[in-house]
Amino acid sequence: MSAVSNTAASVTDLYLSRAGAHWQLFDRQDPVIWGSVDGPLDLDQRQRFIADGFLAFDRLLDPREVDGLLEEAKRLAATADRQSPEVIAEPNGGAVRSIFRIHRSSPPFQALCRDPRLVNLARQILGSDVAIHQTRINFKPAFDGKEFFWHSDFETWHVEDGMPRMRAVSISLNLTENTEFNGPLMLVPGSHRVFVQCPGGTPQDHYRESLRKQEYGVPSREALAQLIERGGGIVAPKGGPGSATIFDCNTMHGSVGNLSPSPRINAFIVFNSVENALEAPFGGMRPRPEFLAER
Ligand code: 6CS
Ligand code: FE
Repeated sequence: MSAVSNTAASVTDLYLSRAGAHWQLFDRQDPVIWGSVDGPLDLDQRQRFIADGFLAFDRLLDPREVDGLLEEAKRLAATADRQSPEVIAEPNGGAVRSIFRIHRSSPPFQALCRDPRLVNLARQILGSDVAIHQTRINFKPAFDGKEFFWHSDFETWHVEDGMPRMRAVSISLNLTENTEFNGPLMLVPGSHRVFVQCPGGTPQDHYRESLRKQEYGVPSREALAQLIERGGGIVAPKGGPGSATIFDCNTMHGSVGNLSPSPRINAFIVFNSVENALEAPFGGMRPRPEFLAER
């Protein structure tokens, strides 16, 4: 890949995106596992993470431990202030879709963010101490929970939040069972090695819309077809409460709507390397609020 100079911000942007109608696939410029911090992953798991860009665990936490988190998640949704920016409604306006910044608003989730079983995974992959970049619960309510279209989180975090390098990971912890019917997380194995430059620009205060339904910073259909058909297809890890998936910040992922009578409630914790502190957004806009991107 050739680095492209973003003259507006006068920095060299390794991962230029939303710079016109054009789309393109670039090679990743960063390692997948950084450095050599010891941790819970054995060699086989590390190799699979490097190859696939994610790793699924049948039981990261004991299901009984997750009971309390599920109760807390339901309480947060039932008592949520619909006017608060951290509370995102479904695109049809009804139920709560997501609640952000739970590491600050909820003691049980704050404790989860400090749990060594999660933190040590992130430290091992990112090769340094880590800090929270973003947390949220996605509720995917029964029957009405809508899809999340395909995207790379890193694309948004780079363009809109100023995350310089691909050195962050998300852990999606299943609080309810994730089945083929309730819209489990879907990932494209190997997609984390490619940066998909997305077409289009970024509207002012884009996040107000994108968190309900993302329409900018999404890959072109052609780019997606190439990634999926020439790469590893699509996988959707399923599992009960306490199962979890850890995935690289650039792994292409999404999920379909929930057509089942059971909600799909997942907690997402995003760890960033302390050596990857946020800068000015690479898209040149003003930074998004702290509830989306801790600075
Ligand atoms: O804009 C964001 O930061 C978020 N949007 C999506 C669709 N996934 C990751 C993140 O929560
Ligand atoms: Fe995402």
